[in-house]
Amino acid sequence: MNDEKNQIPAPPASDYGASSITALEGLEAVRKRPGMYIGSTDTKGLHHLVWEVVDNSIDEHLAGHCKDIWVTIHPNNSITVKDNGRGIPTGMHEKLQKSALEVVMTVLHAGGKFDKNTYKVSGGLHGVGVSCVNALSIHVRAEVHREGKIFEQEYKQGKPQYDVRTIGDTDYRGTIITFLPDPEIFETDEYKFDVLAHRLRELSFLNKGLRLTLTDEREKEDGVYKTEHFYSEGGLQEFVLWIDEAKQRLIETPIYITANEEGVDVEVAMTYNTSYSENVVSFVNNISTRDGGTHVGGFRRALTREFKKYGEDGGFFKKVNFPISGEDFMEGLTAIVSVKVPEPQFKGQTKGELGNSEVTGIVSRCVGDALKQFLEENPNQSRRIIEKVVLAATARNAARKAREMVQRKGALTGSGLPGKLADCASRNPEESEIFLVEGDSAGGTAKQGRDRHTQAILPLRGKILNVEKALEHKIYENEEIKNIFTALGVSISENDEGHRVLNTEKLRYHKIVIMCDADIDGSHITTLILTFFFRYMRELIEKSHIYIAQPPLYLVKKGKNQRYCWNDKQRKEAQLEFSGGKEDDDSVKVQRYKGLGEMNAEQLWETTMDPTMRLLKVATIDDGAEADRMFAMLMGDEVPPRRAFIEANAKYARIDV
Ligand code: 0RA
Repeated sequence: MNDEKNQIPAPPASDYGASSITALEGLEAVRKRPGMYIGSTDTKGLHHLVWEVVDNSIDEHLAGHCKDIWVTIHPNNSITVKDNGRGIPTGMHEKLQKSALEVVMTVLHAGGKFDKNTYKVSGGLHGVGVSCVNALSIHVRAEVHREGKIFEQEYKQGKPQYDVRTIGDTDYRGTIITFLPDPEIFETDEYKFDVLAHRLRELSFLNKGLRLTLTDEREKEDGVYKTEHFYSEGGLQEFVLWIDEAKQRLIETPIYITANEEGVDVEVAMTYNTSYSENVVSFVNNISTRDGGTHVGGFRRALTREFKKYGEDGGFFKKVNFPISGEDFMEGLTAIVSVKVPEPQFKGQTKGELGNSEVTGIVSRCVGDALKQFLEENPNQSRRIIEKVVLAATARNAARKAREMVQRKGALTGSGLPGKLADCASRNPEESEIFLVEGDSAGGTAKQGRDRHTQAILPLRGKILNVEKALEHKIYENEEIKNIFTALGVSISENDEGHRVLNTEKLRYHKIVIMCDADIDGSHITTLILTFFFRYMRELIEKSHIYIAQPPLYLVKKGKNQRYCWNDKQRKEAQLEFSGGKEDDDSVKVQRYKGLGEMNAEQLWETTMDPTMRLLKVATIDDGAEADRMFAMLMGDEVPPRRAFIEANAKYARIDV
């Protein structure tokens, strides 16, 4: 497959023998309960297979033995992962009397990772190894270049088809694993280029110096397979700059910290931009920790402590007559906190949070020392940051006042619900839906078409405020946004540390549906509303309360026959069907719907609102850093990156909208 020239020659044989691989359990369990091992059998689980294999290659890199990893998507959606690591050991496993390669491929947890001398710092969330991939694949081929020989073995649903055999000589070393996921196990078989690309890019930032290549043999660009290379020399420093590409920098170069304490590697890169949002992305052993944990706790503690001391000692807070909170130090901050912990403990429902308590102090000390030094050596940049903190505190204070005003006013006007809201009769949030509709006229149509019992309508006037560019207190003063808050029954308050908390206990609808025209303006308004939810009510997206309505694009008609179509493929099919196969039959009429207003109430109901017929997309956040970057690109000030971004993403919109 990939050109062999890139591989590095074999070093002297290592003393890591075949016998140091520990064997635990069999593979039937994996096929019986795949979810237990790889999380799920949907598209996420499908992609997880790639990460299980790639993680092994990354471990080889971390151990200092692998410079390249190539991932190839083949036309039949099988995947090859090739690396130039040491190669899976192929010698005889003493206890099991088979090749170590066979053991690694067919015995659960036999990756050598329970052996302290060879502990891996990588290893997926599930960290179950290649044997799991093998169990869940209809066909796997493993090829190992090691000690001058090429070894191979093939498997079907995890079962070896023959003993490990040598098929030739080689000057190179490394492992090549090709697998075809089992359609009996997975709900989908399609690999997504951009999902793989996104994680490989992330891995390149997290593992500087490692070259990663993704090739898609399903698609050709200018006569060659679509290929992307990921390589980062600067590691996390480049990562923060990449996340903040569309933002205005407050300091020139990111602050970069590396340290090791008690066997824990700490790597942090941070920078400040002129925006109002905070973006702290964290990793443990290359795995994203969405919900933070003790490493992020230690980072925050150090940051607040050092900046606070610097601000107080320098007299920067003299004129501030209200308390500065920890939150104020985070505004405009973009940071990546990456730690490598020998025995990580993951907590929380989705295991997205680091639990090891010793890590808090370690990170706090390492980051504290480095920040002290930065503050001493860079007075100008430090002043800029502290001034921004003071500004953040001032704005937070103003926002609190504005919020209190709005919430107090709401309480005075009887029911407190906005006059424009046509509420539903039901008071059960679980069955209630609210449609946020672009424009008063479409709002009127929706009011006529809806199911009054469960569907409420809130028309929004034109373009809502771009929250990406507005100061927080402006948001609470904006009529449309106030209406959204009060209609939803959601409020924002502050806890003792100055953290904004979203109160969703009184959420009045479990489905919040954004319904805009199917044109450019409509999609812009959808994005504005999504940006608002992302920045101020993120929890509602995370809990899958936010949906995007999908009005049809066409109505194809011939005589009494008519059919709504949501894309060009459907339209062509309908046209052909109605014309009995004739290409240009004039009696078949196609109406293009540009706006919701072109439909009457009944049409809007049957195409877009009727729960039994409609198509709704749920808004999800796959990746916080990516979503943050995207909203900044789409809605922020910096125009050139926005154009480049939209061009690059025209085909592959990452956020699932
Ligand atoms: C067990 C032990 C060693 C390496 C590996 C497994 C290994 C697994 C994979 C999977 C994909 N690529 C891989 N590369 C290596 C240590 C080998 C040694 O010490 O020689």
